[in-house]
Parts: sequence; C-alpha cells; structure tokens
Amino acid sequence: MAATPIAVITGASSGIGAATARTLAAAGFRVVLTARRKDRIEALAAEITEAGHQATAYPLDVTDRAAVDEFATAFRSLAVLVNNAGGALGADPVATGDPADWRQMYETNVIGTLNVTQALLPALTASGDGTVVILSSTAALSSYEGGGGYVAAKHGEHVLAETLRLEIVGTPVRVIEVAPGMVRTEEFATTRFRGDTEKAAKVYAGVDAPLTAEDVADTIGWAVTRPSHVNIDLLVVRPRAQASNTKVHRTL
Ligand code: 8X3
Repeated sequence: MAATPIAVITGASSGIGAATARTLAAAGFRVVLTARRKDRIEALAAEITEAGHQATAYPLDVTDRAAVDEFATAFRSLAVLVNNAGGALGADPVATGDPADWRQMYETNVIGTLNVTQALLPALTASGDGTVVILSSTAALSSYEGGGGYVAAKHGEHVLAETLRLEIVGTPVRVIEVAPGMVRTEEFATTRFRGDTEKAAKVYAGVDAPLTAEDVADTIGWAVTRPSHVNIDLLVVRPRAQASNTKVHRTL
C-alpha cells in the first residue's frame, strides 16, 4: 500500500490555513499543521483526527530559520507544502507608513515563505511529485492606496513563486500561486488594524458575500489535486462583488 501523502500547511491556526488543513485532510492527505499558536493547531489536529482523517500539529514560527530547519528534518518525502503564513499590518500611505511594519511584513510573508520552501524543497523533490503552493494575494499583482508595505511584501512573494518555477523546471515539483482578493476571515483585517474591529468591519461593509476561508481552501484543494503534469501557475480568485483591488460594489 502506498504511504499517505503528506501536506504541510503554515499559518494553520486560523482562517485560510485552518480551512485548507480541513480540506486537504478530507482529500486524503496527512496534514501537518504549523503556526506559532500551539493550542490552536493542536485543537484543530484533534478535530481533524476525530473526523477520521490524519493530522498532527507542530508549533513553528516561519521566520525562525533554525526552527524551520529542525522541523524539515522530519520529512524525507513530502507531497504538498502550502505557504499560507503571513498577513498585513497597517494601511498607511507610503508617506507615513512605519518602516517597522514594512520590515515585519517582508519578514513573515517573504522570508517566512523562503525559509520553509528552501528547507522542504529536498523532501518535495524526493517525493517524485511535489507541489509548492504560495498564498499571495491580489495585492501581489497590483497596488492600491494604503496597501504600501503589504502590497510590496506580496509582490515579493509573487516574484519568489515565479522565479522558483523558472529555476526548478525539469524537477518533479510544481509551483502554484493562489492570489485571493477580498476574503473575510476571523483575523486578517483585525490584525491589520491592530485589534480595531470597527475599522476591520468597514473593509467588508455592504459587500455582498466576500470570499470565505473555505472558498479559498476549496480553490487550493482543487489546484493541488490536478494531475501532476498540470501546473496552475497563478489563480486569482475574488468575490463577484469585487472587480479589482479598488473596484468593490457596496450596497450602503
Ligand atoms: C488581502 C487582499 O485587498 O486586503 O490579501 O490586499 S487586500
């Protein structure tokens, strides 16, 4: 009997990461959940196991390279890596944005993805059929006012995905970038506005059905379960009410 393929998901403690863990577990992967918050990923692993699937939790900060390298020693062969950890901090104009926020967003979104991808690439290659998913954003593809440091970091992740795809062509690893637009999750906007739930709610005000974490997880699940020779290079997914980063229909 062939071994159950393993999928590692970063940022699996909430939102798109947690939903992706559930989706991939249901699709037959043994999911390895990583995030900084141990209690959350352990609870989710227990929930997935209870549902009859395979899941383990491994607390990890993707910006800690030594910890990421240590984590990677557990894998000789890996089918899927979903680089989901990341996020936004602030929505200030370039003129007044805090360089510390820019640095932190670059560190988590870009260097975090780089760390985990570098560390697990040998295992993905050794599987003979590996998939790297990079969760970027529509902010990775075009700018918007106030996007500043987040837009810059997500563009960085987009370039990482594109460059890696060029460099490893001919190896048995594909690189899939999923770029969601407006997704309403429990934490993304609240974190961005440092706990200001009123400001966070305004992001989605009057929008008929922003995407949910499950919508994006469904997209990721579809992309990674295509036949090995099919590479979904870049998949942009938005709610119907959003035509571009700056064109959103609101019924207010
Ligand atoms: C989230 C989408 O529009 O807040 O990645 O940048 S947006």
